[in-house]
Amino acid sequence: MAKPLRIGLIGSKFMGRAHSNAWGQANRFFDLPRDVVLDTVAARDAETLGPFATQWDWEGWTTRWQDLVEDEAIDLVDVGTPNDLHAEQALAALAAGKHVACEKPLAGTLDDARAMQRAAAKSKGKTFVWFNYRRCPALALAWQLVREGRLGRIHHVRAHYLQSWGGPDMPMTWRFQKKRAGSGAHGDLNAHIVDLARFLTGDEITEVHGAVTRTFVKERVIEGGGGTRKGGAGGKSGGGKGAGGTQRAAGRTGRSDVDDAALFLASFKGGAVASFEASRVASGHLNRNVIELNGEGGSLRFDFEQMNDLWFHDEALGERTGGWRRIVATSAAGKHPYVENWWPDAHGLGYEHGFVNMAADIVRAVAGRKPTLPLPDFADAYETQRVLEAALIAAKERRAVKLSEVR
Ligand code: SOE
Repeated sequence: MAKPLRIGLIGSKFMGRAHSNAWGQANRFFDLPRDVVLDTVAARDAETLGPFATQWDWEGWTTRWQDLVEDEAIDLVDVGTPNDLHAEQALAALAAGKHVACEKPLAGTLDDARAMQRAAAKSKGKTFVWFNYRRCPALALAWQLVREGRLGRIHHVRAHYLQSWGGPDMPMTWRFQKKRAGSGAHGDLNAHIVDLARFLTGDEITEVHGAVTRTFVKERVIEGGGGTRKGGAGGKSGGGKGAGGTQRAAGRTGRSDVDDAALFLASFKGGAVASFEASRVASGHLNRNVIELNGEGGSLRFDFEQMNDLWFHDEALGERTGGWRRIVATSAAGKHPYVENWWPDAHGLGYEHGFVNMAADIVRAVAGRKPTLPLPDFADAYETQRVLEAALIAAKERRAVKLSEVR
């Protein structure tokens, strides 16, 4: 067995928990070429960090993320912090020769993303971006079916990622501040569906035809400012969970300067047309990450709120017996990617399994082995960031934007 892969994680909120679980579970459920060691976790709050490190079996903790970069024993730095910190932390880790895994989106701005992409191109460390939904078995199956030509030429990509935790009772967090997040629902949620659209089709977007962004909630209570809040899914900041009572927010407020919703139309190089919609205020939708592909040979549809199912329509079946079929992607006999590592047939997987599947593939890639599915590196994620930027320009300037304009 090769020497262990020692991980340093930056961040102890929502993604800190998701990534700690992923690194801790990978060797338990996958036969990997290296053992993962949770070496050190870094975050700002010393008071909560010690208990966090104990709870998630980290060997050590520090309030200086630079310690991870300077520690020669650490092989991979995992950046699970808000978007405005991604570049500084990833660039320092790459310069120190580390492998780097970074949360999505690659960065809050195209400039930061470009710097990360360029540094990665020159670094000896491998890079990864946590576009976790690729590794839902149902979406992994969709990727296989498209590659097998079961859809033929793709005509349509139709994707929306709708949440509803961002209403007026949600207080101010970094996610609603442009200087921290770069954008709102757009960079947070359209990032996922643009990645999935590119991943599933294997094609690239060449033009954004039009876009609109909207900020519905312009003022948000600053917590500790006497405000109250509603429980909700929350984002990386680990917002409240559960129903919680809803009381009208009151107290000191701050301006939200990012989109609560962002929609745009686009074309792919291969000719497909696409629509993308992201919202944090789509009442009734909780974590509705939906993508549908319509091709000459058939169609696929995935909805994360029923994440073990893939809907498939096969044109070859004809009108008499054709139509949408529900594939329950939980075959443990190797029919559906990753499932055989978890439970017997039909036991279903959840949100966290995509992260464990990805941690396992990262360990394989670092060891020079082939991951089950392609892994998004900084260069791949930069292409998604270019599309996001083109849409922001299209919305601001009310015009079509070719990707060739956005470098
Ligand atoms: C937003 O609330 C969020 O946490 C995203 O940031 C994640 O990427 C998504 O997986 C769930 O929702």
